Amino acid sequence: MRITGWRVHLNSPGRNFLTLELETDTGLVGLGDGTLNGREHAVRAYLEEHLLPCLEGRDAFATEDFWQYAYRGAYWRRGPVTMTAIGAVDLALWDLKGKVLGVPVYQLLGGRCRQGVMAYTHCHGQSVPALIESAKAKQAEGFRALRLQCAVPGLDEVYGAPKAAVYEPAEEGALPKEEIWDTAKYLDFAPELFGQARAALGSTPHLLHDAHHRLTPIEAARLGQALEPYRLFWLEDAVTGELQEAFRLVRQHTTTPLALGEVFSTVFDIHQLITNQWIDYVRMAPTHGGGLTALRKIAALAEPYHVRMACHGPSDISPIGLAAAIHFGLATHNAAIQEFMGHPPETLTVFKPAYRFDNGYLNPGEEPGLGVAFDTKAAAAHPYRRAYLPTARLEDGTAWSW
Ligand code: KDG
Ligand code: MG
Repeated sequence: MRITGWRVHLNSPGRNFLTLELETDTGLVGLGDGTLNGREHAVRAYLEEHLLPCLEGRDAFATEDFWQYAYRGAYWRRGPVTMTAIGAVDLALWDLKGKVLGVPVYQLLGGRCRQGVMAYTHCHGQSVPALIESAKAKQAEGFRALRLQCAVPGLDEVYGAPKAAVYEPAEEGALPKEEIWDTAKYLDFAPELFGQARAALGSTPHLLHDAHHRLTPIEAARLGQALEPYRLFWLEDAVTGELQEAFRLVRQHTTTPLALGEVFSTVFDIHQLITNQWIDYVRMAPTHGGGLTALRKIAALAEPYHVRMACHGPSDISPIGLAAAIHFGLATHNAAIQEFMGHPPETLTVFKPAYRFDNGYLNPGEEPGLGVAFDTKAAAAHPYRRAYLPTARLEDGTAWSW
């Protein structure tokens, strides 16, 4: 099976997605997700101008050789744009391999390790009672694991607790929105929030929380300690991950499990965190981490260290990328949980996934390949619209991490 051509689609069915179609001499087309929220054109240019022209005539079965060629051959290595572009092609190649062999991708990755991949979903509210109501509604849908994000008293809008009913951080507009952040207000409020939530929801559901890179290591240590009585499944992105050894300090002070890595691109962003056992969960997704080829190796590195995989899966990863994560989660022994927000109805008029959520678990379905159909005509009806993720500043105007 040889690669004969490609098409890159940048569309906005509900939000922006970058989708790769890889054509072969068999007539089969492989699908990849290259969506990098707010930086879609950078990945599109990388694919169209740099990576795809090198693929004409190559063996589409040679996933490992493609990956090594694309990574080593770039000279300018790593980074989210490069690795998302490599990931898009890698996913399309795995999709093709499954399609031509007539098996779902999870069978190529080692087969089923579990009955389904436990999913966690997003719950948010402008107040603790509203958040608890949202959590109960998600429990009623079958979710056993709930990410709780709440507005912080005294702050206008914070990550994960939008004023709008729907979570979509990338706003269309000329310039990125600026949110005002105050760590002291957040640190005072977060334990109170989880105290009330645990009391209202009981001991059964797994509770998760995303601090979204806003704390210093000692602040994260304090938060982790304060949350210990509420038994979180994890505290995510407590500190930005650029400095891996920052997590040594957090780890020394708290038994709250730590998750990190949704913005990471390669194993070199995370290897010290894994081998020092400074974190418990790796949040990298196939879409942004260089595809399934790369993620399998990260999982293999993490396994003996008791670190588990938990792929990023917000609505800004397309159903193709999400399907890849679900196949991976089903077939990877040290995969723990999968983020699952679902996608808006408009998105699902363009992407038709075979994966299903049922009673708390995700299954990728038995379609050959990744199991997602992409309707190019329906996609073309939704042209790309520039959108930015927000930025953050402290109350005194200091630029901060969003
Ligand atoms: O594009 C940014 C979002 O994907 C991110 O803010 C979502 O942190 C996130 C999460 O855990 O889903
Ligand atoms: Mg996150």
